[in-house]
Amino acid sequence: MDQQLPITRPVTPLLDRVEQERSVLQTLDANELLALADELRQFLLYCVSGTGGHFGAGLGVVELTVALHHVLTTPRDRIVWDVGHQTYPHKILTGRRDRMHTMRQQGGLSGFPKRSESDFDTFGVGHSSTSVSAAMGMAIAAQQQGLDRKVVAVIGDGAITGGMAFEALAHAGHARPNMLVVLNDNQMSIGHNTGGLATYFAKIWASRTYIALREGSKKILQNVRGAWDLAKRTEEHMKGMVAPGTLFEELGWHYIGPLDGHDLPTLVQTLKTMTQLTGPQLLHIRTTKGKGFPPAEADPIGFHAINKIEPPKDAEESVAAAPTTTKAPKYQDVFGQWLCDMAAIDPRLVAITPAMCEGSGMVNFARKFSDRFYDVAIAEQHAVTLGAGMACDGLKPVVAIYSTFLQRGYDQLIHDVALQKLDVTFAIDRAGLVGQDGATHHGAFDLSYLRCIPNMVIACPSDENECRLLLTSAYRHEGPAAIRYPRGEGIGTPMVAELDTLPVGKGIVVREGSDVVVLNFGVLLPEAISAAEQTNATVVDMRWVKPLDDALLSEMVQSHRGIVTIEENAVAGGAGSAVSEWLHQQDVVCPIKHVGIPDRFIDHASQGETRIDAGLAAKDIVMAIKSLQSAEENALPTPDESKDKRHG
Ligand SMILES: Cc1ncc(C[n+]2csc(CCOP(=O)(O)OP(=O)(O)O)c2C)c(N)n1
Repeated sequence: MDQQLPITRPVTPLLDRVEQERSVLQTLDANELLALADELRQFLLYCVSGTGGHFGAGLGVVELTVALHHVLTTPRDRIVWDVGHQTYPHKILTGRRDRMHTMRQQGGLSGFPKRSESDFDTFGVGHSSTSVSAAMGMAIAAQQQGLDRKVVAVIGDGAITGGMAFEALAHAGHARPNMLVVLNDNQMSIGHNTGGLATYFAKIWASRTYIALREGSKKILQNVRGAWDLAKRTEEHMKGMVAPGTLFEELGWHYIGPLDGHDLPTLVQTLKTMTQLTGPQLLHIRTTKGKGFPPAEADPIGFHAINKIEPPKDAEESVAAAPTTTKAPKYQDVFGQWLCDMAAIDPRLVAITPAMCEGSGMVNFARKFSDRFYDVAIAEQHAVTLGAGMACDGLKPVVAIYSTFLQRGYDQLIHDVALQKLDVTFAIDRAGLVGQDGATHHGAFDLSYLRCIPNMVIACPSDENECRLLLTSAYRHEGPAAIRYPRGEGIGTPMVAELDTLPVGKGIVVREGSDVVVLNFGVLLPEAISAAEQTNATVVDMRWVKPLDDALLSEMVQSHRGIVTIEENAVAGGAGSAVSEWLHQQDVVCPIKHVGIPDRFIDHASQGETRIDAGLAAKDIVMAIKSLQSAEENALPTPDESKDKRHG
């Protein structure tokens, strides 16, 4: 197989046939199925080279996808994919081949299964570890309605580390619905899979290899001098190994495996048998992430997701287009650097990630401070309470977590951290709109869900240097503190190398204007300034959502006739709401407009497009300011009037 991604459309006669008439897929013989899998892999490589997106996981389940759609009658039978980042082959086989070039683009296909996109996408997904619960629900629904429907969940060895998957496995082992779980074990999460389960799966494999070796090679080994002794010693060493599937069988599942998940004929046979059995069935397969594309097999972390291949430019053009300035750092790397710097001077610092070491910019920290780095696998709830426990006994934990995934650890945040005023710092990445991953991944709610928790302080930097300063401030603050920052690069602000702090709950005026004050919370500050320049408004960089800067707010209300708040968070319950509540508490009447994410889920598109879609562009801020200014011409109170105009 080539080392380069194909940029010309491959010839795919079987895929073409299946596209014309899907039912053909169930009638193909063993050789045709192999050929179809081959074509599917080629087509997948071609598609992803054109759009970018999730890569290695899809390549690893090509055979499984073909086998499932061959054995099952989909969509009547249900396939429930976990996480859903591995479903590009499924999409190609289910009538969406001609739209693959729109993958993750505005108006195009979603990178994840989506019920509104296709009947074949039985369950919307993006966050992990939901498939067993959802499939079990469907199996029960079929049973309740007397339907003869097969239900299969596909879950990776990474996703199964999420506690929710085990809640479902334990329940199903007891309730015994007719369903099959395929455990797709490629020994990888986004990074290397961690924890006891990963070791357990590895032991299952080793024990199978060992059993086969012992049975098959005993005789041969006996005749080779030295080899028998070595084998005996290995046997001693392997005493701790597990019988395949004990864990699942103890939970009440019928376990078969481990099988080679790229051996299509065996996979088809096994699936045919297992889908006829009653009760909860678990098939454990072993696959290679990135299968069939050598660079991805060699570097599954780097090829978890890729950018699209840009068409080659001619030499002259590329010289002309060569960037002249260095790029601003990504926020995740600003965090990673800060973490290393702070760890170097504070031995109490420990860092926790729920399986997002690379995305959270922690690779260097993990290398330099391996004894203070805890990758807990996809276990957000555990990550938060682990931090709480550490904080009880003298450590200073930093939990690095994506905004959207902290939703999973919400009760832990309230009950285990905030209620006990424990000194845990939350570094919340991917806050705001993330772009192509879409609605499942936007960090749209953290300000709303954090702000209502007592004892929390919450910072929202407006650029990368402020991010570093506020990280230090949040870390030095004794008690639960959160700092939220977005996906992507900063704006090129020079970085201060020292670990300086900014005062908690204090903002600054960044532009003096008149009439209307724009209160900015976070990284939309450049848009706020641009809008203010067009309308001569004042701009304040608030820096903190909680506590709010009382003194500065009072001053602004007295000297302006209207307020516009700006944040990349849901308007409902967000930073703007905090300002409205503050006005209400102060008994001050002051016209106020909130610019933020509206009350709907924002679809996938580029990050810039999602911001425009959500109404977060400079022109939206201008409109908000102008609406206050024009209202002002009619009826807006003067600053002094507003001060006097108190409720009651
Ligand atoms: C709740 C949650 N936490 C984190 C993630 C980020 N994430 C996406 S894919 C992935 C790894 C999944 O590993 P696995 O299930 O083994 O699938 P593979 O990519 O190896 O095929 C992670 C951690 C997520 N989608 N959902």
